[in-house]
Amino acid sequence: MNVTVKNKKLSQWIKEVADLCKPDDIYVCNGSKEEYDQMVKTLIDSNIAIPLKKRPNSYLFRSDPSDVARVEDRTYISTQSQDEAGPTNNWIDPTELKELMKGFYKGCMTGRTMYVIPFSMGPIGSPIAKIGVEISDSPYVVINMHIMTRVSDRVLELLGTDGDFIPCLHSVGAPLEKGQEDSIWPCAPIENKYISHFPEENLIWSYGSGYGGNALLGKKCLALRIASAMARRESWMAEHMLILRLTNPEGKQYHIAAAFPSACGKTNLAMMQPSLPGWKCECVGDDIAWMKIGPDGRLYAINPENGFFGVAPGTSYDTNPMAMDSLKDNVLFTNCALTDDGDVWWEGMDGDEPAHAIDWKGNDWTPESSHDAAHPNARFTALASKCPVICEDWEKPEGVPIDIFVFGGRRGTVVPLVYESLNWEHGVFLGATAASETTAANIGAVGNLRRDPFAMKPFCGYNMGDYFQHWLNMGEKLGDKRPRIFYVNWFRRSEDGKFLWPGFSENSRVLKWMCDRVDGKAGAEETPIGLIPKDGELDTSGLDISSEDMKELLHVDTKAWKAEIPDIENHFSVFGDRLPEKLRNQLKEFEKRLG
Ligand code: SAT
Ligand code: MN
Repeated sequence: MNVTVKNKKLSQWIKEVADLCKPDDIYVCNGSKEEYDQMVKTLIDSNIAIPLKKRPNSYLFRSDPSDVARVEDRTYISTQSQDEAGPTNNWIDPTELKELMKGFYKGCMTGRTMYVIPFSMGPIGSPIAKIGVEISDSPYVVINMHIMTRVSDRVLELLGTDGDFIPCLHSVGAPLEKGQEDSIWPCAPIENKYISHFPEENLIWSYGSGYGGNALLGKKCLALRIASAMARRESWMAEHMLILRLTNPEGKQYHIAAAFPSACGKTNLAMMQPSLPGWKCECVGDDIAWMKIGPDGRLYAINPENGFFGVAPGTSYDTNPMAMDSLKDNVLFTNCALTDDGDVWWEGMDGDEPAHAIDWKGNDWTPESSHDAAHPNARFTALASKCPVICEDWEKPEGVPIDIFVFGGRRGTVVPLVYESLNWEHGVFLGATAASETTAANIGAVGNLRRDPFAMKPFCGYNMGDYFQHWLNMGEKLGDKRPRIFYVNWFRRSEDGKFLWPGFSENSRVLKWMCDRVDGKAGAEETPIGLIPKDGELDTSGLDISSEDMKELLHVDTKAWKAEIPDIENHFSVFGDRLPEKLRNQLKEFEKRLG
């Protein structure tokens, strides 16, 4: 081991893990640039990292074709009682799961180095931040953690001898025999992968995968699943939300936190540049928000992450110029295609397709090939500080005050462009019933309706019925300082299948209406589903859109909404008596309003 660890809990844990996993060596990370460069060099020398000529300090990685995304089927919330994990989570009894996983961990790091990665989620020392330590046998994980979290020896200093942290144990699950050659992307077969959370003891055990949220344990595992359970106990919120700052032409700031299921353009909205003259938008975070009530009673949000782990395919100067500009240097790419001139490429990037490339599996690819060059879940890992529109206050320890919550999904029909909730409880009802049509990025048939409450279905670390109650409780604590709640749908289509709303930069018009609502400047019409912009209240100046299309975009089709009721009832029924009475009543009142 390269340093002496002073923290008692940590040194004890390192010893326990080393005794179980039997690594050849132990290295405690300090988060320095030298450390990063050294790890990258080792990865280049073993042909795992491919340097990109076109982008300084940027590297391409190719995963094993069996290890390309989060594995929700293999993800567990392991609480004493199954009821605590609730109907939306996989569950195994903690004693049983630990026994089983210890069997896998036994000797699993033989032939490898065990890295100890001290990290902070949130600015180091922020009152909202949390300290984690990941133990991993993957150098790829170490360098990704360097970007996605704040890895630093200052974290160890902050821990002192007795400070507490969240232990996150990770192994790719591929021990090496003496003389055995390592593979480019070691991992275990799918049936041996386990992404386990023990929220009652703030503990994460992950085995068998090296990809994204399965392995970078600060993100979905700590910052959402474990943090959501802590947040309930400690009366704060850990949400799957982007955070942005909007500034109007008079210089007034508004902070918006928004939750969307995957494939609804969350990263695009987080970095959106308003088409409306004089309005400014800055990004605070693109995926996760931690929020606490501040001394003034308002809700303050921080982005606990340090980087973006974004989906590459579909990202272009057209769809997200600010993301593209964040990717010029110091980026890690995974499962993108490699062009002949030493750049990355993916489907949906600007310009012509390359005439030849190496696909994500390492094979020749041409436009005539029958498969995609980049994997649909190919990713970039980029520093948030590289984003040209990162908000100057994005690392403010106390966070930014949230004015507006937005929920949404992808719906070709029924759901209008925007509406406001009637009140907080109704807003919680909107979050709890949020739904989206499945796309090629989801499992299941394309076009199916999937309920994904608060976009948290795969990320809630406890019973989702109790999570709904927590939202109601937070509303009571916030009183008249509650953010306003809106629901949006950028994806409504005309009868002939065309998108009715241009989206992207033009979404600023919808956000402007929300800000004007907060200021009491914009009118709204009460409908059975909520408050819709009054005729002419949504700013369409300079936008080429017909009044018929606008009408259709804001139309509330009572009959179509009535037809949704059985699906909502069905969705609510799985929570049994854990469904808050207030949400049951919301559904009843909604039915009544529909007539
Ligand atoms: O792989 S991650 O969980 O980090 C990203 C995602 O699937 O949303
Ligand atoms: Mn996400």
